[in-house]
Amino acid sequence: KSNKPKVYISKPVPPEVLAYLQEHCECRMWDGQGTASRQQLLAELSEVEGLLMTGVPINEELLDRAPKLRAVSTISVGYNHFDIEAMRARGVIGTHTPYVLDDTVADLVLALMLSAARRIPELDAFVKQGRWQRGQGLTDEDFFGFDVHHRTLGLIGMGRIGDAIAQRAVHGFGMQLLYHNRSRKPEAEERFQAVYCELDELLRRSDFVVMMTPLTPETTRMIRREHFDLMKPTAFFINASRGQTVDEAALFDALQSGSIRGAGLDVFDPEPPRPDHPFFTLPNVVTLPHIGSATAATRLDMAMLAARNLVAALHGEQPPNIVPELLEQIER
Ligand code: 8YV
Repeated sequence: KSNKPKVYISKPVPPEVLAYLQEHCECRMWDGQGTASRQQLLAELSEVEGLLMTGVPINEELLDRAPKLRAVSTISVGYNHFDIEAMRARGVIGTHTPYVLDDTVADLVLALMLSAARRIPELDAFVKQGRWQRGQGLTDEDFFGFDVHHRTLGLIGMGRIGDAIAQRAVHGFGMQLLYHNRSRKPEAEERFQAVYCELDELLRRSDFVVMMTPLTPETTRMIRREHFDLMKPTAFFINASRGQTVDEAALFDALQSGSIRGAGLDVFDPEPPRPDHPFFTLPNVVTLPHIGSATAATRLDMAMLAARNLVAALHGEQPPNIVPELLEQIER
């Protein structure tokens, strides 16, 4: 009988990650397509001590079906799907995957800014549908977009990913950087000549507003109609955090009415969005299927880091990436 801890893996992981886990744990692998459904997952947890997953709500319902669970490792930096109080009450460790995805997500945010400002999807379709060839859009103005370089970026959330975005925007595109954050970041102010702003001032002054906060009770629906009303009519709103940080109906109205110029969205509420989502009717919205960290190299790094976190937690070692709200649990 193996004395290796029993682990359930609820989504496909690269073979080298599975091989690593199998060296240290007795693994049960979800063998369907995509990730295990909620019901399938709940049916599999009664004996497991560790869970490797993304996005699955870790709440009382699940924890009550997993009496032996000691650690949950999410393959994501966001952990809003962790019910921290429920996990803390049961002494369950929660870990996540910071650092390894910062640059990949920041690249994608710049791609969204450029795509929205220069109308890349709209004009790509224009060429591919033969409209250019048929002589439509003869005047320059038909193709005009907006500059990104030297404009003002308003960053809501100056964490690890925010810092990587700032590097690109300030050092790469010569942008002026305003930021709003729970706490001041003097080091970032030094490195990027960044100016801390209260939210309303940031919204008034920015040409590009980028939402890059974690999803918490404080950031849920943080940006609403009254916030979009403060923005410039030439401004762009970019969201690569979580869809729940924004009032989507208010964003749609702001885009449709022209009170802001455009948007770039990598996240929605819920995901995937309804097929008849009103955003899809607007030419001035770039939409992506939550691909912020979706490169093969980064997703491998994330999965391997999550596996190492889980093995360390199950072997009683101090895993490096325990979510901060549960850290004191371990230090006790
Ligand atoms: C994950 C993300 O791939 O890391 C995060 O928080 O949003 C993405 O990198 C996504 O959460 C998977 O569901």
